[in-house]
Amino acid sequence: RPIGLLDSGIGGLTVLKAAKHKLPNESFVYIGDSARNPYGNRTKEEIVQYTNELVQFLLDQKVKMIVIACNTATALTLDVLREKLSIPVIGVISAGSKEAVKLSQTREIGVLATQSTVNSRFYTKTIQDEASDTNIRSIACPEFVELVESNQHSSAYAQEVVARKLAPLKNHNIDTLVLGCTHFPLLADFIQKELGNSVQLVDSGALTVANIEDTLVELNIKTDDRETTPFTKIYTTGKLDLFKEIAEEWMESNTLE
Ligand code: DGN
Repeated sequence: RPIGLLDSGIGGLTVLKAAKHKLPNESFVYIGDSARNPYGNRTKEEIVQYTNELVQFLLDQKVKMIVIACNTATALTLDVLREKLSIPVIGVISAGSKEAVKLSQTREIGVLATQSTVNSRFYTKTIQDEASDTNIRSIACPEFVELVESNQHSSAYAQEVVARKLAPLKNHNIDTLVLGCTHFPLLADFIQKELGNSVQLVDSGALTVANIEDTLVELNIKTDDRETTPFTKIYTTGKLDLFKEIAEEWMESNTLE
């Protein structure tokens, strides 16, 4: 049975890509809700309802595990979904928080995320649970999500937006920056360039793959290479052409339906 991933749009593909790489024998079904993106400025009720609909779609595909490959949805629905579903549910926030604490020497950690994720204080709580002496500087960057969903993330305009949004971080002694939205790794080069190599970027989504693997092993539901030919199916609720263009470029594959 496949592993199901969901996101508000294209961003969760950054998690899918890392998962496919690390778990080549597993099959995956991905659903991106680009028609209703962005989730970042929506109400909690809307995010919960939309996420539930995506979860139902994945359950209908008979997935064995659900990965909420969206920080916003993780912040607002992880606990409830874990209680409600009988299959494992994995979010994308804890892995990045732990890694950031491990890496930071200055104890000043930056977090870039959507407005909802910042408002939820989920990163602040998870990071401070690990190390209470840490200062966290969160910046809501809804503009970044739009740049990615509209396939403008490699443009000179994107670079300008990144520079403007990150300017406030430069007044602090940050040495570690969490990409707390699964769309943001597509802007990682610009972000790194802007902050310089003294700041380490943490890709929360990609790090989550270790948690997926641990859960598969723990529950003994890891697929081995003799079982079936692995497949990947990617679905979007939005415009197929645009999604396909961005997805194929990112995944370097032709697995779209
Ligand atoms: N990719 C989503 C996240 O990780 O929070 C959010 C994008 C959005 O819908 N604003």
